[in-house]
Amino acid sequence: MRYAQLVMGPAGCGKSTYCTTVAEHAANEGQTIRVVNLDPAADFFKYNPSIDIRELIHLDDAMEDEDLKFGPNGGLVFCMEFLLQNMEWLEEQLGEADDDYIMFDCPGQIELYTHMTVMKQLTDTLQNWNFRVCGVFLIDSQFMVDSAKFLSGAMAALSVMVNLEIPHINILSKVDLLSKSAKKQLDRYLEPDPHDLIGDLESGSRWNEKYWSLTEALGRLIEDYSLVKFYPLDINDEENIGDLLLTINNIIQFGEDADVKIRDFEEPEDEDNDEQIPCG
Ligand SMILES: Nc1nc2c(ncn2[C@@H]2O[C@H](COP(=O)(O)OP(=O)(O)OP(=O)(O)O)[C@@H](O)[C@H]2O)c(=O)[nH]1
Ligand SMILES: [Mg+2]
Repeated sequence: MRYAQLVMGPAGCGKSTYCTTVAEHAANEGQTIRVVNLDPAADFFKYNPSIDIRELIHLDDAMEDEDLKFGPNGGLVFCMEFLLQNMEWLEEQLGEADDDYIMFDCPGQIELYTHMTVMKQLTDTLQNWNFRVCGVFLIDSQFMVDSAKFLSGAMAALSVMVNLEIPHINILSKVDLLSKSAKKQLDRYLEPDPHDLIGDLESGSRWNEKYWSLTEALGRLIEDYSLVKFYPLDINDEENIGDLLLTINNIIQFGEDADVKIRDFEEPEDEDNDEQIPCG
C-alpha cells in the first residue's frame, strides 16, 4: 500500500507552505514524506520537490505557444489535462516503492476541484496505483472569521468533498496570523453550527435581506451533510502540526499495514562469561 495527501485549496491559501511544514515535521520524526509539485505555474516554494510537473509542462509553454495562445487560467487547465494524458510520465517518476508517502502540492485554481473532472481523474489514477489518498483542503483563516465568507468557504470545501469522493480533511490555515480576538472566535468555525453563524448575518446589508432564504438554505445544506469540519493549522506550533499529521495518517491508515519489525540483536559477548560468579 502507498499513501498520499492531495493538498488543494484556493490561490494563496498556504498549500505549498503546508507541504514544506509537514514534510519537515515528518523528517524530524524520522519519517520520509516526499513532496510533488503539481503546479505548472509555481515559481516559488521552499521544499525540494521529489517530482516537478514543470519538467513535463510549464504554464508558459501553454501561454507562449503560437497555436494555443492560452491565458493564465485556460493555460493552467490545459497543463493539468496534459498531465492526465501523460500519466505514464508521473508513474515512471513516482517509481514503484511500496509504503511510500507523497504529498501532492496542487495548483490554486478552485474550479479544478469544485466542478472540473481533472482532479477526480488524477485521484482515481492514484488509487489504481495503490495509493490511499486523503484530500486535504486548505482555506485561509483570515477569510473565515466572518460568517458570510465562512459559508462560501464551507460550500467550496463541501463541493470538493462531494466531487472527489475520497477521505477528506479541511484545514484553516495561517492561524498564527489571527488577532487575539479572532482566535477566540475560531472555535465557532471549527465545528460550525450554520444556524448560529447565519444569525450573525441578520442585521446585515440589503443583500443579506434579499437573499436571506438562499443563505438559510445553504446553511441547512451544510448542516445536512454534517461533514464540514475544520482543523486549525498554526505552522509555528509543532504539537498542532503533529496532531494534524496523526489525524491524516489515521484517515489513510498509514502504518497499519507495516510489518512488526523484530530487531535481531546478538547477545554482547561477555569475556568474563566463563567465570563462575560466587554466590552468597
Ligand atoms: N504567517 C503565515 N504565512 C503563511 C502561512 N501559509 C502561507 N503563508 C504565506 O502566504 C503566502 C502564500 O503561501 P503559499 O504556501 O505559497 O500558498 P499556496 O496556496 O501554495 O499558493 P498558490 O500555489 O499560489 O495557490 C506566502 O507568502 C506564505 O509565506 C501560514 O501558515 N502562516
Ligand atoms: Mg503553491
